[in-house]
Amino acid sequence: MLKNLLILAALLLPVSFAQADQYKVGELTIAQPWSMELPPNAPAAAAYFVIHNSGQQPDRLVSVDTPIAATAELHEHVHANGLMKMQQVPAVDIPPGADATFAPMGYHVMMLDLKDKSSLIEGAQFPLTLHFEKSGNITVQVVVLKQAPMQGMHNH
Ligand SMILES: [Cu+2]
Repeated sequence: MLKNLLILAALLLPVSFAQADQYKVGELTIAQPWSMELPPNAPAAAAYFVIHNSGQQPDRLVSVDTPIAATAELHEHVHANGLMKMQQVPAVDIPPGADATFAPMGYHVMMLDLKDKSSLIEGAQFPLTLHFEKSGNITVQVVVLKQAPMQGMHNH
């Protein structure tokens, strides 16, 4: 019941990256979390964002979870014998002064056993909690888009 109300509220919110597209935890900034709109029968969904480490120490993203999926994993795309495939990785490093970029054809959060596909239509948002080895946890709102947002506002 509460969950349904929350989802409804999320659906009614105007979608704007200008409002809250950046989240900070410790020395880390998580920018522009987004996911691609999917057909209703899609078995899994992916989420993307960019993590910047402005500190002096390395950190690692060690796990993720979201209420919309039973399982959320860290994945990477790899080329093997001319084929693209993806595989789970145990963690993603964020070196000091650098970015870890989650984007199509690269690192991504894979959400499996989707519980509520109404969170994956364009304009919806859903929470995703990132667990860092040193910086702790932060929950970001993932915005569902029809296509990938513009990249490269700044480069490091
Ligand atoms: Cu994947």
